[in-house]
Amino acid sequence: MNFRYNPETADAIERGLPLVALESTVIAHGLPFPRNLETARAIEIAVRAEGAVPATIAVIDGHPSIGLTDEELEYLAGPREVAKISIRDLPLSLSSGSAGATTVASTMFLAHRVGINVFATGGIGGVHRGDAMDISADLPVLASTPMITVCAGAKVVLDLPKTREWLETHGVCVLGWKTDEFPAFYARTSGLKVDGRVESVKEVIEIARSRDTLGMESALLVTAPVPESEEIEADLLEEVLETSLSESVEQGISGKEATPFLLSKLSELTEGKTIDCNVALLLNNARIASKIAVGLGGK
Ligand code: PSU
Ligand code: MN
Repeated sequence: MNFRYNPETADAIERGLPLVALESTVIAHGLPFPRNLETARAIEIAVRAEGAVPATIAVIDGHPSIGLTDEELEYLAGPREVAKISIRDLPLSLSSGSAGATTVASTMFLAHRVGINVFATGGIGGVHRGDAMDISADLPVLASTPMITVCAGAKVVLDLPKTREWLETHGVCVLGWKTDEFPAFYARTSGLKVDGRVESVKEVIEIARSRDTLGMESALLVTAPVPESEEIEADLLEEVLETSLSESVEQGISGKEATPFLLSKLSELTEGKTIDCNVALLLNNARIASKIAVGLGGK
């Protein structure tokens, strides 16, 4: 098993340029084709525009791949079915030589292995509603991987208060990017607090340095609300969430299918509004993460 790079990430790692890790499950399972492919490319362009180097991560032919080619992005975007590789699936997918998209958990794990410090995603996984045992592997990886992760909070289909408690219990410092509230993915507010509000990249970097000085192993979670113009209105969100969640219970959807099922149901019920919102927050988070990576000055 060898880590693979594309020419851009290989060069960036050698020269110590600022890199931003990006996950691929959002491409393969979070957004519909062809919007997913357009978005994956747009995110990479946004990262470059900020002066950082995008490293979209996936497993290709059994190799953890740090930075993909456009053909590989196309493969992950489908429309054919692609495996969703969380952290528990990594050893299996590597030994079987298969390909698949990595989640927040497995992307962070691989990024950290190759020395990337900053990661951007849409919304992290968390504690699911209902089943108290369905907790995304994203959470324990956040608790044990000293990176800076930028997201729009946890996906709103989850139990947000429990997710927030989990992060607190396991020592993950949660920052609000120009906000006092933990964002709720499609919504800017959740009624839950962050641990600290930050107004600038400089503040984020100072806090990350303090964490490193302490030798703490947890991620710094920078949560940025979706831009106001793309936020889903609270009443609509509540209504479609309820319908989606009850349909997933009726159909017995569980495990790794739960998140993709709920996200696509929400898009169907809002005529694609949640997709526009998801794309907007992904781009916003990628830009913030890039500014942080540039501020850190690479490795
Ligand atoms: N953020 C998005 N869309 C997504 C995801 C994140 O905007 O689809 C993915 C991430 O890859 C995350 C996963 O790791 O959903 C969580 O899945 P689960 O709840 O099965 O751990
Ligand atoms: Mn799960």
